[in-house]
Amino acid sequence: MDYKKVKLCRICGSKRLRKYLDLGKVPLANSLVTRPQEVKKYPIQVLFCEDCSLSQLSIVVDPKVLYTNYPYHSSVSETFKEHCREMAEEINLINSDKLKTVIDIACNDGCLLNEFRETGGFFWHIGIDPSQNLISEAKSKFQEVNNKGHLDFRCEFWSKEVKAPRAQVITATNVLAHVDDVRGFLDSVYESLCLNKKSFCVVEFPYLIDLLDSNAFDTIYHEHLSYFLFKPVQKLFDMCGMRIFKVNRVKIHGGSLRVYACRKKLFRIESTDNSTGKNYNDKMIEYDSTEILPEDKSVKDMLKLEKNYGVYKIKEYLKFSKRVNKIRKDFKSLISRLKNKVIGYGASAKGLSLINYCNMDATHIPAIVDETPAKQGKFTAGSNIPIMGYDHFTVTKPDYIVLFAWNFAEEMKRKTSWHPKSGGEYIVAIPEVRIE
Ligand code: JHZ
Repeated sequence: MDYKKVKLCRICGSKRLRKYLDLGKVPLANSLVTRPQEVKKYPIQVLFCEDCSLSQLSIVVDPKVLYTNYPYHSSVSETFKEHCREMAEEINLINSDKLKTVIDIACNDGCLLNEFRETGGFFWHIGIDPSQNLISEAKSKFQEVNNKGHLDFRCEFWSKEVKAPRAQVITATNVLAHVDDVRGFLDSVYESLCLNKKSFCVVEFPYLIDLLDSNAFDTIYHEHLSYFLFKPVQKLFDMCGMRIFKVNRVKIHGGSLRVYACRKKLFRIESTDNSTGKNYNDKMIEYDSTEILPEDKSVKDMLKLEKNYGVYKIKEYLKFSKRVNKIRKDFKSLISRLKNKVIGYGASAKGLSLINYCNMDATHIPAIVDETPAKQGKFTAGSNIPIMGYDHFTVTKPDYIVLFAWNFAEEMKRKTSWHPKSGGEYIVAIPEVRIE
C-alpha cells in the first residue's frame, strides 16, 4: 500500500475529525505519463479538526512516490521569481547581516536562493529538496556562482532525521502543507536556528481563507495534506518551542500566508572576568527573544480576522462544499459545449486536478500548453491530455484558452496578448466559471 489513512489531527492529535468535502478518486496530479494509459487513483476527502480547526486530507500518499521525480519548476513563472525577490529583500531588512547562512527547504530549482544571492547576504546557502531531477538541475545552473559564496544543494527530505548546520535564516515556501510529520519538520527547524543571533524561519503556505473565498478547490490534491489557518499554525510553532512574530498575507498562488518565527528563548554570552581577557568563566545567559524580535501587530490582527470570518466552525466549510459542486457542473457543461475550440494553458497540478474532478479528458480538452520542458511531450495522468510547448498555440489558434493556472492569469494573458486581438477569449473556472 503506498498510502495510509489519517486517524488523528496532525497538529493537536484530536480524534474529532469531520469530513466536509469528497471529490471522489483521482490520480496523483503531477504523475505525468509518457503515453495514454490507465493509472492508479486515490481518494480525495477533506477533514476538519473540531478541536484546532486544521483541515487535512483523509490519506497520506508515500512522499517518495510523489516527489522523487518532480516535474514542477518554480522558475518557469516570472511572477514567482518576482515574489521570491520581494521575499528575499524583506528578509534582508529584518536580518541585514552581510554574511549569513540561509537554508531553503524544498528549494525546487533554486529560484529563491538565487534571489538571496542577488539581493545580498550571501555566504553559505543550502538548498534541500527530495527531487533528484531538481537538485541536479540546480547544481548545474548555479555552479558558476560558487566562487562568490558557498552554495550547496542536497537531495533529501527535511525531517526530524535531517542533519543541517545552524543558520540565521531558514525558508520553507510551499512545503509545510505537503508534510505529514509537521512536528518533526519544525523540531528540525528549531534545532537548526542559531542560538545567539537574530535568527528566524520564514514559512509560506496557501491560506485557507483565500482558498474558501476564491472557491479554489482545485488546489486540494494529494500533495497538499494540510490546509492551514493562522491559529493552528501558531499553535504548532508554539508546540515546537517557537513563536510567530510577524505574518503577512501575500498574493502568490491565489493567496498565501508568510509567517516569521523564531525560538522563544535565545542565548547571549556574558563575560564575568573582563580584567584578564580570558573567558574561562563566560556564561551562556538565556533571554526572551521578544527583546530582539518583538511581536508585530499583524499577529493579533490575523487572529481577529479569522475569528470574525467564522472559520473555526464547520458551517463555513459545508457551504464551500456546495459551491464546489456547482463549479464542477458549470465547468463541465461549458467545456462540453465548446470542446473543439479550446486549448488549456498551464498543466498545473491544480488544473489537472480540476479536469479529473470534472471527469474530463482529451475529448474535452485536446491539448494543454505548458512552458516547462520537463512536462512537454507527456500526457496528463488519468485524463491523458497531451502537454505541448508554446508553439502549439500558433499551430492551433484556439477560440478559447482555458487558464488552468488562474493564479498566474496576468502573466499568461501578457504572453498570449495576440489571442484577444484576434477575437479569442479566455475561460477560467475559479472563483466561478466564466468567459472573459
Ligand atoms: P502553478 C504547484 O502547484 C506545485 P501547481 C506545488 N504542489 C504547490 O504547492 C503549489 O504550486 C503552490 C506553467 N506556466 O505554479 C508552469 C507556463 O507554462 O500554478 C506550471 O506547470 N507559463 C509545489 O502546479 C503551471 O503553468 C507561464 O507563463 O498548481 C503553473 O503551475 C506560467 C506563469 C506558468 O502550480
